[in-house]
Amino acid sequence: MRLIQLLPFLGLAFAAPSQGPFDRKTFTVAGGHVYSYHFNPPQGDKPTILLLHGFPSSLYDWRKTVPDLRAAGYGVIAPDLLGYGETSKPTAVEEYAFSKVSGHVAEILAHENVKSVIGVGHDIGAVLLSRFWNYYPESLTKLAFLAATYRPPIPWDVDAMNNSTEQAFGYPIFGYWRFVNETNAPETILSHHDSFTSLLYTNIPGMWKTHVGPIGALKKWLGENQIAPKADYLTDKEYQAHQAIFAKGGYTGPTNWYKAAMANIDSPNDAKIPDENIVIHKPVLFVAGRNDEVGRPELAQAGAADGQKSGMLPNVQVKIIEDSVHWMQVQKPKETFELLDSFIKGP
Ligand SMILES: *[C@@H]1O[C@H](CO)[C@@H](O)[C@H](O)[C@H]1NC(C)=O
Ligand SMILES: *[C@@H]1O[C@H](CO)[C@@H](O)[C@H](O)[C@H]1NC(C)=O
Ligand SMILES: CC(=O)N[C@H]1CO[C@H](CO)[C@@H](O)[C@@H]1O
Repeated sequence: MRLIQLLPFLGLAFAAPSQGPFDRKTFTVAGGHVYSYHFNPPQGDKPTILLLHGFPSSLYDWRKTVPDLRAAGYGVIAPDLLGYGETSKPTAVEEYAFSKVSGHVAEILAHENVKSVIGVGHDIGAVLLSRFWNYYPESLTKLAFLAATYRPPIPWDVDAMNNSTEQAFGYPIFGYWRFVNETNAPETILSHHDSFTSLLYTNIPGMWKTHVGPIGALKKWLGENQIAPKADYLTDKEYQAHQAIFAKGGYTGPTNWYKAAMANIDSPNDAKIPDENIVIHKPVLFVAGRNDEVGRPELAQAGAADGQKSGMLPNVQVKIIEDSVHWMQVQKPKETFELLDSFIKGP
């Protein structure tokens, strides 16, 4: 008990000096949630880039991207998304509806007087970017999806996704969704925190295939308190900073994103999205890490091919980053920046 009470303070002690090169601002959206986000304006008439992180990530994972984009003269808006980092962490799953969070992003842009952005979404942040397009298409001039693809507003069926990915790749990719959907998942993760983070950030091939994708695998891994070989692209200090952010904020908010998706709480709102807001006629980029066992490069290739064929993504391209796992912005910051930069400058 005493140790648990101390965790937030340990977290602060670790986190405060090393949480990255950000100019943080705060803004309270309608509904009362307080967002913490990085903002720097562009130089001259250069565009502003919106960075939406995934799970279990935070603004901190853009620590190498923000300075590169900024140095190139771009404006950058990068929030700690709802439930993460220094942003509000409501406990109700309903608050994490993608339609609602899209509205929060729109409010932040309006508050900064930014009319339109180039959107970059990573992991489940790519689902948010998808929905942001559906609800606020006038706010986006280009869209880049990292370690994930465009997700049109159709209901989630994780069982079907597991079945089809097992058929295609020999293992189901989304078994971990069932675990994070469990009521006690936040506590289980925190009480096996190194077990969890070492696995989620490892770059040892095969680990996710075995211990994240299959149903029950992640829960078993945590139950045995297994530790994966440390990611060689993270310094000890970076790893500790990441752990401190989540020791302080917990995993209730982060896992609520999945709970909201799996409960399909957005369906009534999504059903009202007009067809013309589902097609993305703006330039779209999919970026996949060659060794990502969740956001697999084949999924990006197939998603782009399908999108072209169906007419949903008439202007899509795919880029693969060699030797990269899921976290290309952390592991391969230079390659990630260069891909984004040429996409931003391109037609
Ligand atoms: C997935 O596969 C299992 C076993 O083959 C089957 O029972 C189940 O109905 C399938 N579920 C979906 C949603 O496709
Ligand atoms: C997610 O959890 C809820 C609440 O416990 C449950 O009703 C639902 O069936 C779960 N969804 C899936 C797809 O497992
Ligand atoms: C491949 C795989 O694990 N598929 C499972 C997806 O979820 C359904 C429902 O629990 C199972 O029946 C499948 O076996």
